Amino acid sequence: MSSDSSRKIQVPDELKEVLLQFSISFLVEQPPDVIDYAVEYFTKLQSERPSGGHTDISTDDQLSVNSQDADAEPPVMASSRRKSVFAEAYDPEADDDDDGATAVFPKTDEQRARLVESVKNVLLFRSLEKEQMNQVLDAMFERKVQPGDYIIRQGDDGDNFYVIESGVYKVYINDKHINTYNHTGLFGELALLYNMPRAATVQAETSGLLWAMDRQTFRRILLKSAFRKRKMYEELLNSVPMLKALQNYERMNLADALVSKSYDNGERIIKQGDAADGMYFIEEGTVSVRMDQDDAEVEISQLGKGQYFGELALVTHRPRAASVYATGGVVKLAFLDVKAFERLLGPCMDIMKRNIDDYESQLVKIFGSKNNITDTR
Ligand code: 1OR
Ligand code: 1OR
Repeated sequence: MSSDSSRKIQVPDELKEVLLQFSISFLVEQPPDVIDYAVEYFTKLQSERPSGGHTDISTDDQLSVNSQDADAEPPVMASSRRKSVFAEAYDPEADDDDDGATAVFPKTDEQRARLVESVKNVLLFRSLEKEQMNQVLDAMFERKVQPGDYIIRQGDDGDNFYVIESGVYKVYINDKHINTYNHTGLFGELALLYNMPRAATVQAETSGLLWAMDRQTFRRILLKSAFRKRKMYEELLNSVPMLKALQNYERMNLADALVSKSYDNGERIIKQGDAADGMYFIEEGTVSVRMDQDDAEVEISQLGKGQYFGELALVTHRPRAASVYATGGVVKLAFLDVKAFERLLGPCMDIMKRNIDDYESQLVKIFGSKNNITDTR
């Protein structure tokens, strides 16, 4: 054996770190081409590093970030961002991480009541059958946290998934603050869903209480339904121009929140003057938007696949400005309730408001006057 082949190759820490960050970015963004993405990623990294110095990956933000909580608006990987929301390469149907047994953690009535309350708004649980929901509740266990505790560290393997009962949690990517959870929400699902390293670090800011679920249970009960749902809405969410304002991660959360509804030809979906409970995206078919005018209804617009309606009343906090009917056969819609709308569509608000300004000018054209559809904005 030559001395060369027995010499130990040192892998520099910087190389390990750069490749890890690249892999995480790639897995979160899910671009279609790894080489194109790598060129763009490393070119950006190079252009951003301080002149003369070498890569300081601990303070760089290679991922696109958009959060009211972030201290500053970091750069965005523009062209790589929109390609695919969800992991294409990974097929959970073919993945059998199932050892059959689901853990059961006994709980007092009081504990169970608190848990049920905490998971009420967990979107990932929405598509579960009752039996599966009970398994989920059995399998969750309480974890108390203290201020400063690290719950998840970026780059680690995924162990648990967490639902928040209380506490404030800050999320960091490469030491940059990108998100905050305030006493509600869930985190830690990405690594378990997509079988990838933790995309971010999560640290408790205050003391608090979490409900945890281990990886096996998560994958056995939740993986397939959650994955299917995200996949099902991928095409729709990619086809709505307004949603380009969202990050991939935000579009995934939106997919979790949508509920499918279908309407027969002629059926009324929204009634003018009613209070609003949510908005709709059109998956299939067309709808007719009609306004009351002198005891009759006048069609003011037709909308089709990839378009949305019912947002106006949510933005203006007024009654429905028009009625909407299914036309030309069965219409398939994805419904987003008002709570999820307020939580998830903040980044699209400016675009929606601009489109609403268009309604106003159309209104003047069609009826010759403003009908006060938007004046509380
Ligand atoms: P995980 O298993 O990867 C870290 O562990 C968790 O942080 C992650 O699951 C999510 O639950 C949570 N991007 C990625 N992960 C995020 C983000 C996020 N926010 C919270 N987590 N954002 C996009 C940044 C490019 C923030 C969007 C506002
Ligand atoms: P909503 O929550 O008020 C009815 O419920 C929905 O019809 C409304 O949200 C919009 O999403 C949708 N003016 C007002 N609402 C409209 C219009 C519209 N078009 C679609 N909707 N105009 C048509 C512009 C081409 C202007 C009025 C003539």
